[in-house]
Amino acid sequence: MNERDLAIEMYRQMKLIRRFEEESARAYSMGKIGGFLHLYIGQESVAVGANAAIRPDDYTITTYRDHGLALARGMTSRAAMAELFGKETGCSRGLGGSMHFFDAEHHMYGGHGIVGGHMPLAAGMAFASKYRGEDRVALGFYGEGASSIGATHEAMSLAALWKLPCIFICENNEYAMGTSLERSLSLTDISRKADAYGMAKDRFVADDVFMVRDRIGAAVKRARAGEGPTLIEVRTYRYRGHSMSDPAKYRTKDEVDDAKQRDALYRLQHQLEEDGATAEIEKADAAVEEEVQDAIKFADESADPGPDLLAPTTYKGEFAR
Ligand SMILES: Cc1ncc(C[n+]2csc(CCOP(=O)(O)OP(=O)(O)O)c2C)c(N)n1
Repeated sequence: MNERDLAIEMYRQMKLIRRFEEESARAYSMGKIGGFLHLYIGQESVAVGANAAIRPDDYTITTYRDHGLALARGMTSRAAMAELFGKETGCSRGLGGSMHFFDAEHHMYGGHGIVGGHMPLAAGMAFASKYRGEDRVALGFYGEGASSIGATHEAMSLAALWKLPCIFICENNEYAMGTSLERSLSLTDISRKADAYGMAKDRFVADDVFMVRDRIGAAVKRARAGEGPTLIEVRTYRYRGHSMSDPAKYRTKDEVDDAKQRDALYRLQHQLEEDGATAEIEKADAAVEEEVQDAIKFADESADPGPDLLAPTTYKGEFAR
């Protein structure tokens, strides 16, 4: 794919994530979605840029803020929306919900609710790749709140020691629930934690999706060449509260508006318009709208998981689709 086509495709993916989540927020307020719903709005360029830096067979794993990565990796909007609605046609058969998206076909291994708990799994997948002599890399996404969690450091320690093809991607969106970076970390340049393990590091703002692709791409290249892991701190921002129940009173409207000025989605849109791609943008927007509306209809019309799912998914491990 040439760079212009890729730009339009990345625009489409970012727009899909945003519209998917705006509509899921609406569905949540209508009572169609239960439990937690953590929105990724504002952070789309991280998942989309990262996905453009890797191959379809590479491993990816993330936190409970997982819709964006799942859609960027190729999960269908239908499977994603149906999971939010708790329907049997969802990616986890409606039993996981928002925090537990999973798509083995597209190598998106969750969706994990325990902060930092999934980072050893990222290192483990990188270990599996190296042990089997594959050249696949593992991307482990985590929030800056997880940079103080022991499991994150255990994963980094072994990944560096064994030179595993693992990229630790810290999505620094400034807040862990309502706690700002400055209130929880003595060292706010999170990338410097790589120094403790003799690991390569990088740090940048995610307002340009091509830059996200290129900077993560450089780490991927090193990892595939057997040069070991990298810790990348990506500076980003979430526009919505931590979850749907958070009115986000711990920050000012000006702060949020300021972050929106650097919005990667609109930045790419303006760039494409300047390059004369207005028709392609309109086409992508229409396709996204159709896809999201179709996903809602599909989720609405799908059946709830039946009691027949209980035994096989609880006792026999027959979970994978
Ligand atoms: C081990 C653990 N401790 C506490 C929580 C409660 N909790 C859920 S989300 C969250 C904040 C995490 O923030 P961050 O890692 O920065 O990710 P973000 O939500 O910003 O994407 C906390 C403390 C949890 N889920 N797991």
